[in-house]
Amino acid sequence: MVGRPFIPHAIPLKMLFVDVFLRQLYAQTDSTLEGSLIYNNCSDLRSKVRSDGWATTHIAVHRSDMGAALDDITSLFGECIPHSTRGVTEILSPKQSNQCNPSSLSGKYGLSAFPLHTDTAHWVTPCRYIVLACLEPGESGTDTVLLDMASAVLTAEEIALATFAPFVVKNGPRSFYSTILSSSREFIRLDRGCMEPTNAGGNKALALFDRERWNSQLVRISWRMGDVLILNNWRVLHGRDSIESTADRRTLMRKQIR
Ligand SMILES: O=C(O)CCC(=O)C(=O)O
Repeated sequence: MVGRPFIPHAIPLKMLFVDVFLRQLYAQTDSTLEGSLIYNNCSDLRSKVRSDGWATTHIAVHRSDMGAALDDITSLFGECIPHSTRGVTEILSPKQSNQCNPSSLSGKYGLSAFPLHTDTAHWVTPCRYIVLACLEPGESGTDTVLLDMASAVLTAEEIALATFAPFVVKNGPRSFYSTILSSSREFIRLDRGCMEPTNAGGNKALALFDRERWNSQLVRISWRMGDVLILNNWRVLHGRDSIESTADRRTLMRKQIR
């Protein structure tokens, strides 16, 4: 990703001038960013996410200010929805599957690669956008991968399979039946953690989205401290490479937006 390097402890004087310049520039060009912390190309983010389904930027602030800077970016896209137990900003770090909720992807895959999925697929309407930010890239150099479904070609038979194969979407007493695609909604619902096929068609429908099939179309996000990824969760599937051990310090912040 292109961007200025993260400044771990202090902003040197030269950077401070650049940052003051950028602050003034953003205050002039986009009133929603007035008084906000410093990051580059934010005024383009909304149009880039609209056209491509995802966008990246870089925040050059001290680690302790990342949360506030991320709030500014999040507010460009909508209302932040708190995670049921972890609040408005979740911290994602490597965990073994037995440390996690069994119907989450971490509960199912632990440190292994995460398959392509939508976040909050267990909600009746999954969140529209996700913002991920890197606090620490970790030692394994684990990438996030993206597949934009707006440019992924499925045959008519495959679309029918993904539209009609039924799943139970597990969410405790609020569990419900659903499908991966539907002509009556804009979003794709895909999560092997919470979606259980009710017949053999469901397994075939899941296989349509196996990562191996889409390898040549995947976008890879290689993280550096301060990198931020915004994606349209209704349109772009995401996954993750494997992580070597729980000692890996890879740490991402995540926000989900209505
Ligand atoms: O850790 C990552 O790179 C992505 C995280 C992810 O896929 C998720 O938590 O849903």
